[in-house]
Amino acid sequence: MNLHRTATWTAIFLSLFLAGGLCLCAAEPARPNFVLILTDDQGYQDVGCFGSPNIKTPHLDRMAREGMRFTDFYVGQPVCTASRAALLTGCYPNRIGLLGALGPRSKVGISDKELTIAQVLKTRGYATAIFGKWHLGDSPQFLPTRHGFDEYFGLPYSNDMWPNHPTNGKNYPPLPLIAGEKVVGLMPDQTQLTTWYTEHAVRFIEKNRSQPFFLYVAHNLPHVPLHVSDKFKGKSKRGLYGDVIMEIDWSVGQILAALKKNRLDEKTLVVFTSDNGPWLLYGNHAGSALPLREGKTTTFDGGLREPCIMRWPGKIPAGTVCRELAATMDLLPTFARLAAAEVPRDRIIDGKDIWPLMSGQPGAKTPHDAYFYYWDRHLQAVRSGKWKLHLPHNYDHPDPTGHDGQPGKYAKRDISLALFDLETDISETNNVADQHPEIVARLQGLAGKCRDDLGDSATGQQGKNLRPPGRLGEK
Ligand SMILES: [Ca+2]
Repeated sequence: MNLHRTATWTAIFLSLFLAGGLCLCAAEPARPNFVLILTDDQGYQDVGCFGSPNIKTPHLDRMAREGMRFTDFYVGQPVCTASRAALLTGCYPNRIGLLGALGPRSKVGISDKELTIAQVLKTRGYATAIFGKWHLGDSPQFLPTRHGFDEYFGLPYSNDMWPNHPTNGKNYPPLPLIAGEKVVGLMPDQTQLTTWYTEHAVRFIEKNRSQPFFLYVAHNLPHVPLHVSDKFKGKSKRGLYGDVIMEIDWSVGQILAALKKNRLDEKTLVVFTSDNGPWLLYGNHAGSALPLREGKTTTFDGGLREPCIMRWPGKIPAGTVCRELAATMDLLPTFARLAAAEVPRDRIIDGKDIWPLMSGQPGAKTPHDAYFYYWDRHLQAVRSGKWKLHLPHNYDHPDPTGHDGQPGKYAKRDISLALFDLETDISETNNVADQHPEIVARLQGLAGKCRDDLGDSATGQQGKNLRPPGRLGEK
């Protein structure tokens, strides 16, 4: 009798457990880990598989063979803070009031009201960390630990914002190295930055191997001043800049090896990209965006179009190339979808879910009808499909370029209304506006709608849907 009862209860328990287990599986999709590797001022061409003639990047090339390479991948603006703001919030930087490159003791920073990728993933129980450059405000209220990250180790802004700056040193305090919210060093040895960030990343992966995590590795390099450890000094055929990229590539290899060692390969999406194009003002200490035109600070594609590689074995088809337009601001909604987290619905999020592109769905198209190129508050260009229209604007062209860590000088140049077919003219050299007045008119219409929404300093128009940045001392 007892035995029978026990068996019955065991059967009931087992069936409940199994049913519960099955329900759990259906309602609870796998929460993949996310590793986001962002470099600083790396050019479109500065990766082997993006055509570098003289820098070897075997680990990034392998990542591309095992995943997908994106040829038309854009950042929010061609400068550090604005670009990172878009990446982490899924919004045009103008929308959330974060522009340019914030200096030390900035009175503005990321608003407490914005939600970062880390905060969105926190709702699903992710462990989160950033190792590297933050650049969304250096006061405690703006630091990563107040915006969704459990752990932080790195520099709060650019590595050239220090007394050793080649032309502007007297305006900068000693460069702080921060752990959590504490300054743990001043004027750190920059030759060790890439190694330190990598060691932190590997330890974080090992520590969190049994739970979902979001790891954001935000290298300070190859932003000037260039520094490399002895491991890679003199190793490339492209001087110090090439050595720095080789060390970053080594770091990618260490992270991929840590994932493999901890059996996380098939549970982890890894994304690699850069925050903006090369800082051509620095000559041989800058990268290359070829075949794209110009670089950082301009709205030519050399400023905003970046090398991008995504890898997730078994989910992202290996060895593939995506030529559809996608952007860093798409990562927030895409990660949210994959983690079954809510994308914020009480505000405009500009990014779109690009999983159909990443997963290689046949015929998948970009979710963006148009992409807008701002420099600060100035709307300078719009892309729709293969067409890019520059509205008349001026821009900084380095002439002459600098050398060995010294900046050159900018000369102002102008571009008039110009339409480029990016499919046949990736370098934006052949203005076909006269041949396609209807396309010019359509893109001007898109620009007009954008001005209503986000504003434009060129016309003095105020955007209707702007949100203020965080301000020091305000909640
Ligand atoms: Ca940058």
